[in-house]
Amino acid sequence: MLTRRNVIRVGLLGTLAGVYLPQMQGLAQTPPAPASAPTGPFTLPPLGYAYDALEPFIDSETMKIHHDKHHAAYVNNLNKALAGQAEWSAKSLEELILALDRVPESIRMAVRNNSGGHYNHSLFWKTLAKNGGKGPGSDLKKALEKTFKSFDGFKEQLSTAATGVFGSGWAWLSLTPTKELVIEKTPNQDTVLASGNLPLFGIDVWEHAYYLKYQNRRPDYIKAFFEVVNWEVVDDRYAKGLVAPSVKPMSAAV
Ligand code: MN3
Repeated sequence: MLTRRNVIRVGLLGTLAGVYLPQMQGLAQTPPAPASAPTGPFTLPPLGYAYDALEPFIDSETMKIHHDKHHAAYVNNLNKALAGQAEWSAKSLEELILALDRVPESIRMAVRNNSGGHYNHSLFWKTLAKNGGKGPGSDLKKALEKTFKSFDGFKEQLSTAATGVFGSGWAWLSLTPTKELVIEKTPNQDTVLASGNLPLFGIDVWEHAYYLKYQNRRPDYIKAFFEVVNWEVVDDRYAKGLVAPSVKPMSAAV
């Protein structure tokens, strides 16, 4: 026979179960994120300098979020896309990018976006430096003057290209297979490597690269960007690119 006390107890338990059980079941069904995220084959390279190294041209908070969150997400999502794909997981980043057309269609777009994001950003950090902006060495300077009339002419053309990227993307100084310097744009995280060119350096014009400090003023960010170009690294890439055999996208080779 139900006493009044028992009725209250049952009623209370029922209410508690009604409130807490769905939440507890929800918690139990949520997999722990770190354990389920693949840890390889790719890893986030360290920035290589302090977050505030490029102040006041590129602010510390932007560098931290850009590297630790945005670049990290490309690496994590690339690893996720490659999970269970032994053949493709064994490839280098460059090999993956050059063979995108042969990557299984179910993961091709994820691999394209995230391998590009990882490749473009890994290069981006290396080509920036505190006290940059001193200008290219004599070999690259001569080549830029020959191709674009003057160094200022080159800066103007690259700036115009970067300003004109519609939406998110990049503007690049690249070396073609015939060793000519060209300015080009890529949408999203597409790479110039995929079309057979060697990127010497690029300007990231995704809003995440400048919005905290420059908001909608992309041209101001581009102007500031030229103050932190690591020309030593760009010079070195140019010198090595001149003697390196050209890369060929695998799809173009067959
Ligand atoms: Mn970016």
